Amino acid sequence: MDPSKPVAKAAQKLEEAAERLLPDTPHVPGVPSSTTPTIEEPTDPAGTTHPPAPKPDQGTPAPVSPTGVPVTGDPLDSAQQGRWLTTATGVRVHDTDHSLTAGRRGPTLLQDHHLREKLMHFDHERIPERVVHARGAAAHGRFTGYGTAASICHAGVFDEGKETAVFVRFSTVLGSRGSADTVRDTRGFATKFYTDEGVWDLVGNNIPVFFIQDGIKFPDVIHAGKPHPDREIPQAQSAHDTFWDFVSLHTEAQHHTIWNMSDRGIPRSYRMMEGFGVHTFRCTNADGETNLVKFHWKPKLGVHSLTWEEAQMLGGFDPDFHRRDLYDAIESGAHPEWELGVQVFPDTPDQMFEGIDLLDSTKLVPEELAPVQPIGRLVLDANPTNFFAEVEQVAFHTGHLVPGIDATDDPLLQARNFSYLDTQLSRLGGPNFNQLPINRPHAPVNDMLRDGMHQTAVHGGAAPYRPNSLDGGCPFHATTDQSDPATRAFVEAAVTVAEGRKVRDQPASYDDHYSQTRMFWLSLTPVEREHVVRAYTFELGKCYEQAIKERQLLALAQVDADLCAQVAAGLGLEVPTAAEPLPEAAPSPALSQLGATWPVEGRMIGIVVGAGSDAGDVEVLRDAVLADGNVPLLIGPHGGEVAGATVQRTFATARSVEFDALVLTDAPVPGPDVPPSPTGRTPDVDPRVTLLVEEVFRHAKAIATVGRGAEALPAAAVPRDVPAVLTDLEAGAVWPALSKLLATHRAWERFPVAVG
Ligand code: HDE
Repeated sequence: MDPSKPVAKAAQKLEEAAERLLPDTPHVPGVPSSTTPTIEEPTDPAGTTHPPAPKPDQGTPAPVSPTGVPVTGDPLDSAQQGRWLTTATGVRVHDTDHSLTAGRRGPTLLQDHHLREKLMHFDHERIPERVVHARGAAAHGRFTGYGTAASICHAGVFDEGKETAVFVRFSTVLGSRGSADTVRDTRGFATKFYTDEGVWDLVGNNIPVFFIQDGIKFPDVIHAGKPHPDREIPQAQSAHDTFWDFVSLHTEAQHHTIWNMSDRGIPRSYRMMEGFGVHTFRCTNADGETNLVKFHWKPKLGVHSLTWEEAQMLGGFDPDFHRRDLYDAIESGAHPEWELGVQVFPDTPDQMFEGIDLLDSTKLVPEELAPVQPIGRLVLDANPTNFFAEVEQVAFHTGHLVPGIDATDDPLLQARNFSYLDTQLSRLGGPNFNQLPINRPHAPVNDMLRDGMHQTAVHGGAAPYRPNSLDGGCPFHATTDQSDPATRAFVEAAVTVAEGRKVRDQPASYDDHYSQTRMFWLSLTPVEREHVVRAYTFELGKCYEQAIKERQLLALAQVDADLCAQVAAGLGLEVPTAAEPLPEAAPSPALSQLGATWPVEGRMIGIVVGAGSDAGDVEVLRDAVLADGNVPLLIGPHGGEVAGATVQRTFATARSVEFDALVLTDAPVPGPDVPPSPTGRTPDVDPRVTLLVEEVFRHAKAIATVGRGAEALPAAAVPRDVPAVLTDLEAGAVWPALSKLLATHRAWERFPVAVG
């Protein structure tokens, strides 16, 4: 193995971590602490270090002052210090287990400040969750520019080889903070670049278009998607009447909605999603020329999805699935990567490209018309150390722009620029949220903003105003001349604004709600279309009101007759005819997520072991998976050692949805903890293993067998001679064959497709 290859590095890092943290169960991510606990409660302060060492996969916000100056010292200096329990004011405490009472059975004394302080702080531990995108996960990383953006943008972050620290937060939109990760929804993809010229936030989604064209409709679409106001159900779902009521009436939402109904609405992993800035931005180059630009994140691992059944099962079996996947991948050294790319359009007065209105966020520009040109690479290489301080307190804002990148007149973007400050004020409790460690710029801050709740800077000087002479005139205006990145200011591109009367109206181009909805449908492969049909059928099937279902069918009739007919059949409703002729639309093959092969990293491979497994085979298998940067999880009849190795899952704790592929090295007989069968018949194979095999097969995932493993297939009615079921392999041949299959994610060819 070439040690310079990322996978080899990942494997090495994993081994190092394993040695340090998990001597008995190497290579399994998810270790809770950097210290290995003892069974007895530790009582000797001399034996502890505090603050505890971070785990190898963890990072913290860079040590910068509230005003952006790098500070020396360990980032852990801002963690709690010392071995002794103290009050918030640093006074050592000798007992935190008992309140101060008048006698052993008497009332608690008012004078007990430790009790009062402890409860007061606990009672205020929560802050309001985000009104949208409340559920999320995030990681630290770095962005490296390629230098290829120079002809369109002079922002230093894109310079060749320039490395910039970033923090990326992924999220669902509708659910509350504790909701499940795998619900059908759009995913947020928000990136904070700590550039030398201040913070740039690219606050995008995994879907390139949005439900609405004008930000004034945002409260409407979100109110429609959120749980019903009376019963507060359903949580984190669009499968309910208010959502479909809105999108079937406000048909500009139909394009975004079909993306949500496609496999994009249920990603396999945050690591396997595209990201889109959605809006068009305006970039300026060193010669002062402007271009219109759309930003795209392209994942190294390709775009992959769950099946709908997996997504639903995970909601119960592992609601933290995406969060865990991100953190485990980083912990195991499989660092997620994306390329940032741009579609570039001439900055013409009409701001149109090939007939597409670039200021309409319900439209995309097909990549076939404007290819995505790579301008840099993002790598996420460190997990947060403290979820609240980092993931919860990070505050993104579309108005955080740096020289070279500017907003356009997209009315959705304009409203976002106006809106995001409000949410930070109510969420983070005051105007100084940019001083929170995760939000601090890595550039000098001299903003003349003063005081306010939670001020952590200690400003000097007498004159926080301009002009002044008392502070020597400081701070000075920076120059509008853009030639020197060390002194230049952010200057809004001096474009002409269309003049006109004040109106509450929109351009005629915004009236086309269906041509790109149809383009999306036509761009999908048959299996992807089938998923779309099933998604609409499921979601509308969950609605109560027939009128709403019928109205949405009318909208689908404007997209495609076959789509509409299939959904209507599922709902048992009449197929309506389209009110207007169907729009002209050519497919954009780039919108399909199938058909290519992709690197395989950080995947979970389940290996069933039992008394009949060959220990040598198991070792060969496990090592091969691990060495290639993936995670083998052994599934045995009980905890502890089976087939010479430590198992990580038992038949009782394993469920298929956790695994990307399954290897059977035995056909284990039912364990003693299997409940008796209602038929009274004892099955040949443990029924939980049979269930694993059935589900993995049904979800079109690869299965391989070694040794006695093939004997487990008949119980699950899985045939041998079908694609991606590999039987009777030598142990050494399993991983090369499996990883080849995983490169296409799933074996859809195993299943006939009903939709044409
Ligand atoms: Fe947001 N959005 N949004 N949004 N949005 C928020 O800001 C809002 C929109 C997006 O991980 C909130 O800090 C309005 C489009 C992401 O912290 C809030 C409008 C797109 C995140 C808000 C939009 C997004 C947010 C909630 C219409 C895709 C999560 C917490 C004018 C391009 C960021 C917060 C994170 C978060 C308002 C439209 C993406 C309430 C008013 C379009 C990824 O301010």
